[in-house]
Amino acid sequence: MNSFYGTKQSQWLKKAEKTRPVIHETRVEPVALIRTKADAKAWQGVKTERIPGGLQEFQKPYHWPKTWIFDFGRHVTGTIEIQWEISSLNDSPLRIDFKFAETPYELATDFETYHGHLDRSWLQDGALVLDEFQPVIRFSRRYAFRYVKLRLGAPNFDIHIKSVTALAQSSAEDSRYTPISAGSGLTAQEIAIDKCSAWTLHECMQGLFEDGPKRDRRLWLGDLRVQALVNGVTYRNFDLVEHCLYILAGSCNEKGEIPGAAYALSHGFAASCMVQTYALLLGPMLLEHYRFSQNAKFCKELYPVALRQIELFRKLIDDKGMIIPGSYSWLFIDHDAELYKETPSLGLYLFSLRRAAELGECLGLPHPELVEEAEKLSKLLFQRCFDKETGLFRADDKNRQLSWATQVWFLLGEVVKGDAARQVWSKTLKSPDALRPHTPYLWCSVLEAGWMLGKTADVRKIIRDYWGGMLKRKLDTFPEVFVPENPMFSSYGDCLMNSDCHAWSCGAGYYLRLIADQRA
Ligand code: RAM
Repeated sequence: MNSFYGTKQSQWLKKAEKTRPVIHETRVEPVALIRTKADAKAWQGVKTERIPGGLQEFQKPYHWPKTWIFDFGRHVTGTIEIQWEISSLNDSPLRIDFKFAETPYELATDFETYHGHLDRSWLQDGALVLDEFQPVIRFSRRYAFRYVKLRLGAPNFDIHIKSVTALAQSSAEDSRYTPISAGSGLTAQEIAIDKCSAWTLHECMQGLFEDGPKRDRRLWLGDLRVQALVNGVTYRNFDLVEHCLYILAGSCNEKGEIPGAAYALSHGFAASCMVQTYALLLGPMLLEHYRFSQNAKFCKELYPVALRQIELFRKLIDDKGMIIPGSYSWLFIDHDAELYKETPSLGLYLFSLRRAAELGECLGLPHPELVEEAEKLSKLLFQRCFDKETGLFRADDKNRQLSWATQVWFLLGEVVKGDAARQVWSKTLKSPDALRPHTPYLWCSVLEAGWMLGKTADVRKIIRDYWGGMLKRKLDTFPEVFVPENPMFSSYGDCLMNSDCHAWSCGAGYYLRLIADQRA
């Protein structure tokens, strides 16, 4: 066991073990039996339609295997239970082929066509073979779905399916959630977006704040920051935030570097991936957690970990204020292979310096040198990256790439302030050439920058256009990636692998609630 933080590190893991959340389970009945149909106008080219005869069709006894597709009418994270009877003793094993799907496209597409580069095992299908009949079958794994396709039956006896019920699981307490009221001044569409944001979060709130209940089913620091913000204005489960932060802090490596992600296993937590741009978010996240929960004791406990991430990142920067090539393992900003990530990462570093200093002030542990460092680096970055012609920041003096990512992170890092910052913001919105975000994650950073600059009307418009665009396309929860002009976009080589209920996309709800509060 590594111990950069001495015995504290194992204590954090022990505290995490002790604060495992309670998972609430609710029974959800299907709302329809459906089939899929190709439709060029539907999102990803597939729609669903109800089959004639209605939902009770599946409850009629029958012979020979039949395929049914159950629509639960909402996204479910959980499993299913089948109650059934057979007309005589089974003299052969009983086989149930199954597929769980979050979207109509996933439901309609043959998983054997999958050609992406992540493991096919994330796709949710298989067969259950029972040697002996059991009247109640509860599937042992957890799935993420709205649709369940089952093929069951036998040639030698009748089967009678009595019920197929979803057992929905979440550590979010439904009673804590109150929708934004119609009198808040928000539009019906905005209220619907907030509801869908909260539901997306709800579905990802399991033993951990998971990124996506279909995939990767793990705790990512970057996703966690967005989740913690929305949680702070909805379910307010601060114990779960602390549980997750204890896991990550307890899993630091021998340099004291916090992992980008952790995966829960029955015997503990496995750390995976070092993501320096996520590690830098620990300080800002602790500051936000302090503001929500007022738990200064907890924030003081992890403050040294946040400062250490800054110390480690500082070593990746040369005296010209450039990131040393090859010095880091992963700078994640957006799922976009074209994006030059070093420059926005420097903006994120500035953001981390400034927020960590602010947290220090709140905790009575001042670190003014962090702000001095931020001011110095801001000047260097302005000199190197600001392009007078466009009024925007380029990647650097040689690489002339223009991206929303750089503008947004430079704004959040306060490379420019006041009117100058507001001009960069307005020019970014109008720039036809700047690389646009691919994921709701980077769009959340866009909202954050706009909100910080007081650009409420722009923030609302982005939410209405982008998140509203997802609702228009009838998505039940907000997904990992949403590129309106490219419905098949995937960072994994095949959109079957995309996670269609993905926590980092719930961020719109946070800003909508701030806007509603402002108007109250
Ligand atoms: C993928 C997921 C996850 C994200 C990482 C960087 O695995 O989308 O949410 O945090 O990438």
